[in-house]
Amino acid sequence: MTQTHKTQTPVLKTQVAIIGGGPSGMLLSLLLSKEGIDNVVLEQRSRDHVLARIRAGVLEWGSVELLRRAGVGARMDRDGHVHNGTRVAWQGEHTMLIDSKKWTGKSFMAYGQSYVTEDLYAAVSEIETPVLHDVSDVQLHELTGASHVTFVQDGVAQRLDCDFIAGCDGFHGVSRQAIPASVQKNYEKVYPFGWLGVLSETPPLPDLWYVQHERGFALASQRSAMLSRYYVQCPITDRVEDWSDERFWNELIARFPPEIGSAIITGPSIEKSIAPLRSFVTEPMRYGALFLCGDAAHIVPPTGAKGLNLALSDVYYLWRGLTQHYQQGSDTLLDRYSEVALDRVWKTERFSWWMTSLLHVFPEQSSFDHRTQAAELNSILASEHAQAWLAEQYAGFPVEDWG
Ligand code: FAS
Ligand code: PHB
Repeated sequence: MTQTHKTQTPVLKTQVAIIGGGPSGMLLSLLLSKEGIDNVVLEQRSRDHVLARIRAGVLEWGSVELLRRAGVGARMDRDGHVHNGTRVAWQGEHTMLIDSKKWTGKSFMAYGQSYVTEDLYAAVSEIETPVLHDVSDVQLHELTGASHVTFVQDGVAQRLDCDFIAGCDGFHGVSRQAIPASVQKNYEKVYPFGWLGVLSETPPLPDLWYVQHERGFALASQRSAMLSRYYVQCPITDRVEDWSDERFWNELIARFPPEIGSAIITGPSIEKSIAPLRSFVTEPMRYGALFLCGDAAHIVPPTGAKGLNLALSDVYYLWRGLTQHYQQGSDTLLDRYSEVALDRVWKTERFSWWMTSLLHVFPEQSSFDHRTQAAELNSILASEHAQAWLAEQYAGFPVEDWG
């Protein structure tokens, strides 16, 4: 990043301006920096605020390998928990193992998103790539011409000239809004319930559990040997204050088959939050010099454990395209970015919608609907083909030219 001196607005210049310092933006910054591609990250919140977010917990094996390639796999490999499959329970009595390793040859890793983001921040700060925090009024300009970004930091209006802009600023960011409505098409489904999530310093169940029950969905996950992450489906109108720890634990355990629920070790919550569920995709994921990555382009309900993983595969596609541009002078990969990324996005959107429809109770749901949900789970239990297909999707759709 070079600074030219102008009277009012300092003008900075870089090759790639990255808007958003979450996992998408920080992994892209690290990968580009390792290729010698100049970039600057603009993040609206403080570093502490970004690192304090409690979100995803499951990494597809492709994400694990990508983070290792980026040089941030050491703590993940030390502290993460490798799983060969995930378990499903329904109607308070039936259970099955979806054996990803058996059907796909791939495991998955339980390792919290907050740890991934911490590891990325540590690595980026070591190579001194500029990450500007607490920026405001970020605006994108001339996406089909002399592309640049303006923003304010410490009260000073600044301009950042760049060849490309990576919109890694999440669902509520500004990048997606910079694409003309005449070009953009949005697809959305909002679910009539939310997930109440609890973090507790208790030993987790050994496996991940997805639970369908007439009282509602539940999920058992983990962050470490002494840190558990649990969720229960709740009305979208509920507030965290409506849920005491006692009410949460009783409801969670009531949704599991007794022999599993009785093994859940309860304790005081150290974090409690309610997340809304939606499916969302914007097309295209590229407009001129702007490339959208991660939640800026798509949102999935967390039932399939895909939000973070999709973000990381977008980053892989954009990293390989920008590297080809700068190192080989070719734009064939950048020109295909939106098409290739959206292919994986839509397959993953469908899987995440299907898992959500299969495992949750919908307000207008009839008893017939509830019985057919159970029948679908019974039919998966009875078919190795169906289990293999579920395992393939949970393990993660193929990433083009991965490896
Ligand atoms: P992020 O939203 O993580 O990061 C975007 C960054 O851009 C933020 O730091 C933001 O401050 C910044 N930004 C926004 N606007 C800006 C602007 N105008 N200027 C500069 N910076 C700006 N996924 C799962 O797989 N499993 C889960 O259980 C799960 N739970 C979730 C719970 C919640 C409450 C949320 C919101 C998401 C959850 N997700 C889950 C999805 C989540 O993990 C995302 O997929 C992941 O954070 C995507 O990363 P990014 O694309 O980097 O977006
Ligand atoms: C989590 O650990 O937070 C988690 C795990 C699996 C999911 C969603 C969230 O599907």
